[in-house]
Amino acid sequence: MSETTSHPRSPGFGIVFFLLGIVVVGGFGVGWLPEVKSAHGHGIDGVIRYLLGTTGALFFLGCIVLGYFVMKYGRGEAQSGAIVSNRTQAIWAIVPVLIMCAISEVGVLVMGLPVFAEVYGEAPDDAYEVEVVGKQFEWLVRYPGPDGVFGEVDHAKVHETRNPLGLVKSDPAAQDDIVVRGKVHIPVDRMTVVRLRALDVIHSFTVPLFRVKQDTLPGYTAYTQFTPEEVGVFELACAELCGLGHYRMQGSVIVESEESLKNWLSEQEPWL
Ligand SMILES: [Cu+2]
Repeated sequence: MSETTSHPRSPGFGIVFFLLGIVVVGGFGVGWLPEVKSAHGHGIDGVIRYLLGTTGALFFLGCIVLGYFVMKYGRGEAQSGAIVSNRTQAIWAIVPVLIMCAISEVGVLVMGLPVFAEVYGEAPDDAYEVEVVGKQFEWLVRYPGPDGVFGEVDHAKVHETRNPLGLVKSDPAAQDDIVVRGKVHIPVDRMTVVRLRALDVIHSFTVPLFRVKQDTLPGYTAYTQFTPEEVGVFELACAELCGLGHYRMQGSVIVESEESLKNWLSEQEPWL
């Protein structure tokens, strides 16, 4: 005599995940993201919201379908053998994959590429250039000085206090270079191009409110660019665990008007 196996109806887990999903997706939708203060940042937030919205909607749909089948078939006799044809199974497997591909491709191609072009595309000729160098555990900032040219550096000449970037004295372009610790002064409403280098290990130049995050590694010059939309002081952090002092590898990005930037630069002494 066969015995009917009985399972209790317990959609508890499903409900918990469902509510968690609403909190996460809804939270990002209404404002868990920090404020945006750069031109391309709105596009990045758009991609995040789009992906959360679409995958969140699919997640809810999946929960509802799953819940429905659990409630309907969770109790009763166990079935053996295929319930539906192979063709039906194949369709149910392939169609969701195609939908997911379409969703992600729209995210990448339609929404992501224009933002990518802003961050990694050709910078306009009037872009403001500054160099930021990561070292354990601080950011060194170099301004090219009145000649607008970054002078030569030589790693063998690096000295912690006397010459932190290893500026080459014999190069005229290096003689007017300004080196400052932890303070990146840039103009508002004009694109800034940051030349990124590292002296020791991998660091990551991160300004959360600008939606900027770019790794920088020794022996290589990386670039990142952004256009600040508002005057103010913004947190600069290192987003790559770079050693015991990683937590204190902070700095600030000071966004100011062209005039006050010019004034500040004129008050700085060349390092050499
Ligand atoms: Cu670091």
